Amino acid sequence: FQVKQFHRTGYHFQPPNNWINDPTGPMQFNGIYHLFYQYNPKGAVWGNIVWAHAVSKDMINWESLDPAIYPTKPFDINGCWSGSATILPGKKPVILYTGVDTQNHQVQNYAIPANHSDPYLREWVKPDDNPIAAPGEGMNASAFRDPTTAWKGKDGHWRIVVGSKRKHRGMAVLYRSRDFVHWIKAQHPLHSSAKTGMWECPDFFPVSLHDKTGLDTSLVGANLKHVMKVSLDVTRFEYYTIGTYNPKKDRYVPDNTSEDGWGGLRYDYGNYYASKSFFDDATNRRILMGWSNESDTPQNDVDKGWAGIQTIPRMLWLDSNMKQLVQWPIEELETLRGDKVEISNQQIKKGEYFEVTGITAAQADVDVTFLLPSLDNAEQFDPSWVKNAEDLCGLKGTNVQGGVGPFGLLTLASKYLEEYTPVFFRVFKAAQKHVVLMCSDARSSSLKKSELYTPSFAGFVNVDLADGKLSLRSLIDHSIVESFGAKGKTCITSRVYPTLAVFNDAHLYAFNNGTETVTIESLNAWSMKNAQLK
Ligand code: DQQ
Repeated sequence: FQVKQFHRTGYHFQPPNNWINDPTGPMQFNGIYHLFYQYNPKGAVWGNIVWAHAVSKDMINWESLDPAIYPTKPFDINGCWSGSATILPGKKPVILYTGVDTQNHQVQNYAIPANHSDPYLREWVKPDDNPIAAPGEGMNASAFRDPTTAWKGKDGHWRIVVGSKRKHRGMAVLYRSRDFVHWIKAQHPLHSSAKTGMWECPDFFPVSLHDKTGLDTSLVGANLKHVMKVSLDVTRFEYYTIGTYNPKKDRYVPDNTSEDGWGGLRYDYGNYYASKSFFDDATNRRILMGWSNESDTPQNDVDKGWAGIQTIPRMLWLDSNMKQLVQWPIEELETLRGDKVEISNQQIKKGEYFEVTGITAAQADVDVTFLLPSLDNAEQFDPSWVKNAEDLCGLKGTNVQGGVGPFGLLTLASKYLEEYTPVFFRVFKAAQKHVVLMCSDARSSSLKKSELYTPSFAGFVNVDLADGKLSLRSLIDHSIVESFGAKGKTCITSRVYPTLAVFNDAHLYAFNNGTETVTIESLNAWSMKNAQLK
């Protein structure tokens, strides 16, 4: 008998109990998707880390298996930390992961399936010639981890990068190997950036210039750009750049279109970390998995018996402006859609809000397109705001009336709005063009606020408003709201813990607190069924 918990999710991946963090080594092999993830078999706080394992045919419904990799050897006895999978020619998957050895040094290891004909690849073997890379002289043995998926050069050599830092310079240390067992450190990192600190979970892959098709990690050529993503342990945020990989020099150079540092572009402006992508050659997509940490206190995590969930896998591609990526929940999620409500051509005037009824608002998928009024009466943008969307959202929340906006959704709302997590836009006038701010503001999400981390998460949306439309999709699941603005150009995930807006007492509203009327061109909302998590 298990008490039905308010904040457990219905369709996001989480194991029955205990702590989870980073997705590791996601891959598709012979039609089966594998999700490995950092897991503490002994409790709801970080520690005793193993690679837990789940398999799926659609990345939505999962079957949990026994942990695939756990401490057994001197080279990983103090922890089996993050890493990646690479599928070698001849359909041979290999996992590279960070082991914490007997001296508490971080080293890189490999593991291979014990039995390639087991469709679930349950058992993994760690050969005795591990580790394949150890921190050498002048390297920081506690900042050397998270090997990437390997890519193969035209010279037949495989390459990986491992996250590290030298003083405060974050870097992606490059290694090369001909046989995947003997790895040699290159003289120069593939890329590094001053004052960014430790680079956790680097990810490096090509994206097509022309369409949404995902590319094999080894692909190089004229029709693509590369992406470098890193997770910064100081802020617990990730940022990425788009750039060019020079395979001859083995150097990555970011385009100058966004900052290569703290203020850079993010996959997600909210509660999202240690993500990892992989190329799915069955569907030609690049898929992104990411971990969403709790914003609750460690004591509450222990009381609940669990902490951390995986976000819904997202498809990832290069925007047509070639300056940023776009993400969208994988279409397989739509198989969980149940009851549907539709609204069209509904105006929301200044200060109005209305309830979207007929769905389970605590577990829903909502997709809405707003038609904007003339932007003449939009508020003036102060250029100093450009650095910090989160502060701007804090300054101008839902209750501060604007011109065009704030308008959007009130998710996980209690009947009398004692609690709500608003996801909304605000449009400003600037010198050259308009500036669109998107917020997912957790400050009003829970009455037990004082214990919780409740930031006013926000990001700017680089969209030209020529067609007068702005769209928003939110995946609402009890304690998570994952939102995709302008068809996935800006994404924000919030973890929230309502006390009143739970189960059938949760409501969904659309609102407008701008002086100008906005119109819902269309709103489609679905109750979401539970995913099968066995
Ligand atoms: N989590 C792992 C590390 C990684 C960090 C340990 C990122 O390998 O750097 O659980 O969340």
